[in-house]
Amino acid sequence: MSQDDQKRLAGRAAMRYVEDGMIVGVGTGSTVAHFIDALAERRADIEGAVSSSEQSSRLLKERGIPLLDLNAVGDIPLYVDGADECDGQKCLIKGGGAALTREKIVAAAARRFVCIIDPAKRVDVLGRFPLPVEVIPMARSYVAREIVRRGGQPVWRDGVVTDNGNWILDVHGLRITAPVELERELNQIAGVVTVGLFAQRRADVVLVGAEEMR
Ligand code: ABF
Repeated sequence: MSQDDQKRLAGRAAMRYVEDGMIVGVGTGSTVAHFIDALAERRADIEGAVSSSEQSSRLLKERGIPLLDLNAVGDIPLYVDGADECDGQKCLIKGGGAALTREKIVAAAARRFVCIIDPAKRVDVLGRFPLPVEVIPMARSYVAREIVRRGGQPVWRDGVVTDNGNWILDVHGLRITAPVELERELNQIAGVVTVGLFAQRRADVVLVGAEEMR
């Protein structure tokens, strides 16, 4: 089975958490694109979707799924999103697609976070995938120095501007054995907008697309 087939299985499996009349939080990425395809088949049954990125908003609109503003809907019952890495405690690295800030906001506002991944995303210890950190542009160099002091090797994702007008540092060389603490610590650095560690608000359910889910 190809990796894309595994992503499709995971995306479709998340539909079992979608209930009639629901407002659904929708993440970003290639696995989520499969979820959006499946959601479109039930668009008449749901109230609408809260999107985590311009990319997903486009897909949702193309498929006729009503887009809702998070400010207008309050807490949402369900958020479905992918990840770049997932450990055994359902802590995640996210942000490979540069949508981490809005993803973190929608995840925080959701009562249930269902994470959809292919098996390659599972790890024992987070950190092989470089940790994305969204920064205010003028703070890029300062934040990078602070991260180096903490043992990371930040690389500027040159040319990428987030949906919020900010920049991304990808931090290499981390072995993240205490994700909650690291997330808290990096969040304290002035100029950091969002850390791509989803540990304080981790996934509630992880669906791994694999053969046996068919
Ligand atoms: C997003 O989708 C991200 O935070 C992550 O970077 C990406 C997962 O990748 P994919 O589903 O495309 O493999 O939610």
